Amino acid sequence: MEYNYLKINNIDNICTVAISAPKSLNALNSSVLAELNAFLESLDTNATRVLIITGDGEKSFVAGADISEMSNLNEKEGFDFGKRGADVFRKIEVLPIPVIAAVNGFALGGGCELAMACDIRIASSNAKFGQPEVGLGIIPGFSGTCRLARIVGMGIAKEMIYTGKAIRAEEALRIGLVNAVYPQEELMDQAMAMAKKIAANAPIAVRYAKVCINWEYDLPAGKAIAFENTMFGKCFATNDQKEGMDAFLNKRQAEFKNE
Ligand code: CO8
Repeated sequence: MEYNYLKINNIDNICTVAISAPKSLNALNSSVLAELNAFLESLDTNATRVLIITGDGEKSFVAGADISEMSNLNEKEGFDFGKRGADVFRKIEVLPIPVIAAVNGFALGGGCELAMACDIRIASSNAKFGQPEVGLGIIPGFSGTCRLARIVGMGIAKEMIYTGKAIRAEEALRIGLVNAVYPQEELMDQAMAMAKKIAANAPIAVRYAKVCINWEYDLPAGKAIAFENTMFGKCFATNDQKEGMDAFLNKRQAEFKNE
């Protein structure tokens, strides 16, 4: 499929998608969201081991949902627009493979929310994060009120959302919103290095780990531990478990086949 707002690059089994709407600092309008949705639907998550999401250019990851498109929405349309974005972001969150956000500039509003739907966030030193929605008369609507508190804790999330202030990359690192900060020119290499490290591991085990971490978060401890126990058992039904352990015991590199 041809995309107007996405630049896609596949290297080996790692896919990078860059949001590209240069006139609006990569803001998310309905067309960008529709393309992102179509891309996620079509992504072969058996052939692809890791997805990296970034923004095109050097200034912005995603500067938010498109304010010009939202400005005249009524309540029903606002609900629909929010749901469209939230559904796409949920698709990213539960994608069977890990997703890394390489945040290369502004990650405001829907941009911060997009990064938070990813499994791991790394940022360039010029990145800025924030949820400025209340200054526009709305609240974060692509699941930011849900995910921000889970990532950085209730107190900091409330401060960020109530004040709408933007924070720099170093502050995002300090509060745990991102895992690492790099100079802009190193960001994509670092994202790729992390993706390769993940891709070298047993793919089914990585998938099971993602499912466990995601689902167990919402379960009471007893049920979460039982769920992990079940998934742990399932690992022993894979050939990759035999291969991984045989390789270790025979001091050789494992060759995982995703089976
Ligand atoms: N939407 C639409 N256009 C945008 C957006 C945006 N979010 N961000 C920037 N642009 C446009 C600007 O209007 C400008 O267009 P033009 O050249 O035609 O005037 C162009 O991008 C360049 O922007 P600036 O000239 O403003 O560039 P600066 O470097 O001076 O400033 C900023 C960069 C600080 C990022 C600034 O553009 C800004 O503050 N942007 C808005 C950031 C923002 O408020 N984002 C949150 C939006 S709300 C949101 O995301 C809600 C998500 C949930 C939605 C729920 C649906 C109901």
